[in-house]
Amino acid sequence: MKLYRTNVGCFVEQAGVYYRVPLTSWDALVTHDDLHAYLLSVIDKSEGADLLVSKLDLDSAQLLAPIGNQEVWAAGVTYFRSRSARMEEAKTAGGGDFYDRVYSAERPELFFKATASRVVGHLGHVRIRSDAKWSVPEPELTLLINHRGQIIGYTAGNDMSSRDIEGENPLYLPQAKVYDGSCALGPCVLVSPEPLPASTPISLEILRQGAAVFSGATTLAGLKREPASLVEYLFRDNKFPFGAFLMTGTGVVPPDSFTLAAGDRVRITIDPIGTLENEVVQGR
Ligand code: DO4
Ligand code: MG
Repeated sequence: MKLYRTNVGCFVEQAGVYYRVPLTSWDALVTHDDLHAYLLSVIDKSEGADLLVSKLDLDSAQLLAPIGNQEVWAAGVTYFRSRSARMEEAKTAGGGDFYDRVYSAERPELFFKATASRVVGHLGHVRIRSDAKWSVPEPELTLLINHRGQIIGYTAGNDMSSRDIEGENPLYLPQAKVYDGSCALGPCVLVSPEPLPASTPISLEILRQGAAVFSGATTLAGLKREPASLVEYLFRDNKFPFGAFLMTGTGVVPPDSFTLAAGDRVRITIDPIGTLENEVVQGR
């Protein structure tokens, strides 16, 4: 089931059929005792009833980022490709070794990424920092976790990153990662109690003036850590009364010669979720 948040309320879609969700507060949905069962009951009750809507209703609404009072956190260096990229960008600063060590350490790298005000939804504008010279999108499967620490859904995420700032000194990571428009989530949340299969593909395409300047893909099989283990570390000694999002790390990194430019379009596709597309801007 796909759950969409829009300017006229929430919608759920199953097998191409769309229903209006009576509970309109996003936080109330995320903190529901059993969101999956609740949405199934919405679908059940609306057979031939007034909650059934046409796809046109959703198309004419404005999609919003699927977030309320949830914090967004992120895991780093969870794919071998990210380990290599981080070691390369940090080598002159002497920071390369840290990334190698965290890749195989028991404790994962987890960092704070964003609050809702810094997050954009599908077709919103992601930003390059005004003081960054080397920026990339990071396509990441993103977990939606309720306040009890249960994974209740999945969305596509873009962990926008300033590689020059991150590479200059690992202690600059928060500045490389956390700023307005640094995170995109969407287009919907796939609500499922089942883990996604290892074969789940995650792909990234970057378009410049309509032409592809980069495309790459990975699968969840390359993710070194179990999502449940990342969640366990995040919730250790940490309460999230409204639940949280956890980005699981990138396995797709454009070549070191590549940097994003204003006007680029970033497309992140995770098959059972859909495509998250955003235009890149720099400055205000
Ligand atoms: O260690 C820096 C962050 C890495 C990251 O964001 C990723 O691997 O996705
Ligand atoms: Mg990342």
